[in-house]
Amino acid sequence: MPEIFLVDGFDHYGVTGDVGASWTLTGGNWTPSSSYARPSLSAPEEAVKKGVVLTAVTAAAKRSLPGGAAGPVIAVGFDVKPPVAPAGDVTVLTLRTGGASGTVQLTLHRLADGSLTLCRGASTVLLSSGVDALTVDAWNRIDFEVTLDDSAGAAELWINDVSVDAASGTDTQEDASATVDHVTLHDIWGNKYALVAYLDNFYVAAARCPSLRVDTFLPDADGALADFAPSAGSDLYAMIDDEGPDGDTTYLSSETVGEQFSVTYPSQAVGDEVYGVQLEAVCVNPETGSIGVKHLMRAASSNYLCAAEHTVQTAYKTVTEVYATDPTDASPWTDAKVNAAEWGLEVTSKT
Ligand SMILES: [Ca+2]
Ligand SMILES: [Ca+2]
Ligand SMILES: [Ca+2]
Repeated sequence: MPEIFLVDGFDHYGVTGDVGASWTLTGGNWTPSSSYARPSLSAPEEAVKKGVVLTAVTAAAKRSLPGGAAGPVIAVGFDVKPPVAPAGDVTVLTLRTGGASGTVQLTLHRLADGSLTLCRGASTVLLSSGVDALTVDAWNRIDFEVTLDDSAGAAELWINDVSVDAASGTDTQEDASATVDHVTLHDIWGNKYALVAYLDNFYVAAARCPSLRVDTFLPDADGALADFAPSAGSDLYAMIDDEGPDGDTTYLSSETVGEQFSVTYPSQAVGDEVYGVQLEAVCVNPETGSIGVKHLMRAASSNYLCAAEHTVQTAYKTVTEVYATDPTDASPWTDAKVNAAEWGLEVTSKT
């Protein structure tokens, strides 16, 4: 099972600002909407369903991988619905190492002839799909997988799960480090030319994940841990089940180290292979001083605290943890394990 480094189904965003809590947006807007969602690839239908559209020239969305540097094998995939072929070279996606200003390791372009090219660095072409690779005004699936290496590198590109180009025994590594830690989604598919395109089911992983679908679930009941205070009423989960975070309207709060909460999520239907679980919480620290939180998962009355502590920012930001495997035994996830777990946060530091 490939290790998942980041997913985004874009389902849990209400407005552009919510996208901006998870991604750093520059130069334009990302609009989330059910109108932009890819119809379900397979049952079960996810509970909440949205995609995003970029609506401005030179817009970009940037995000670091939550777990830090990954490699030497890196794979990316997503669904996209482009309205027409671009009128020129459009940079679609950039993978960097060293953060937002780091070395460009790989770049995906869409050219005026409708071909996709995957490049080492910004422009050394490794792979090319051939012309008119995508079906215009329809959903297309794009995946690529690269083994970063200065001489023995490999790369492959798939469109709608069909391999369209591959290379091996070549230099696929631009930086001295065979890693990627940051992704930029650019003015996708031709907003440079005042067009729009829809995007859904995005992932970064340690290998290609065919037909990966991002299902989004919102809390549906309280769990066993209930130290955090609801802003109204007595149900904790009801403060954080918004389809699009509602900021200071309904929330959970705590500033006491050691306090925890856990909530449950709707059970997903059994039958799908589960690549991983990504837990996201939108947090703010309105006080002076610093507060740190860690994600937790609870199974069979035991709590499993993640190693990484996240500093809560003074504006609403998403803190993200990816559980590539079940923390109880480091084994792959199953539907039953995911359905049985509780998920939450613990306040782990205050200064
Ligand atoms: Ca979606
Ligand atoms: Ca190299
Ligand atoms: Ca809320």
